[in-house]
Amino acid sequence: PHPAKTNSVSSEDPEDCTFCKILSGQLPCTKVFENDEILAFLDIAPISRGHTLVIPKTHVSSLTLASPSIMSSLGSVLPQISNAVIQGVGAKDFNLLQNNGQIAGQVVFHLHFHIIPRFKDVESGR
Ligand code: DGP
Repeated sequence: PHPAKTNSVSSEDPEDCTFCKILSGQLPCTKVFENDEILAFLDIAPISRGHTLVIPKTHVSSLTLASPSIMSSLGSVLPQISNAVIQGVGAKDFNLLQNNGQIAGQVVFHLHFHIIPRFKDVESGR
């Protein structure tokens, strides 16, 4: 029920973390995929239709702090989630994007990968 509290490995406070609140059920989300280590859900401000975020259930603020175990969990599901997302929205191509730090555009300091489906006609992806 509170995986972020039991698994925290970061110095940043998971109590103030938007994605930890999603993980604990304090905030709603539209789930795309879930297993014991990983949650994927739709981005609240999508760049294109199907824009999905993939996060570890363990709170870690940045890629540089992620353990091999976290990266293994993410890596083992990213291909399958990406494939499901693009098939689900009828796209063939996508970007896999990951921001680290404020200057790089990171807004939520809980490690996440963006899966952004791309459409030939940009308008159709919105
Ligand atoms: P980044 O800039 O890489 O830190 O991306 C953060 C993303 O998180 C951004 O695309 C918007 C999304 N986001 C922020 N708050 C929420 C939320 O409460 N719910 C959902 N589903 N997405 C959120």
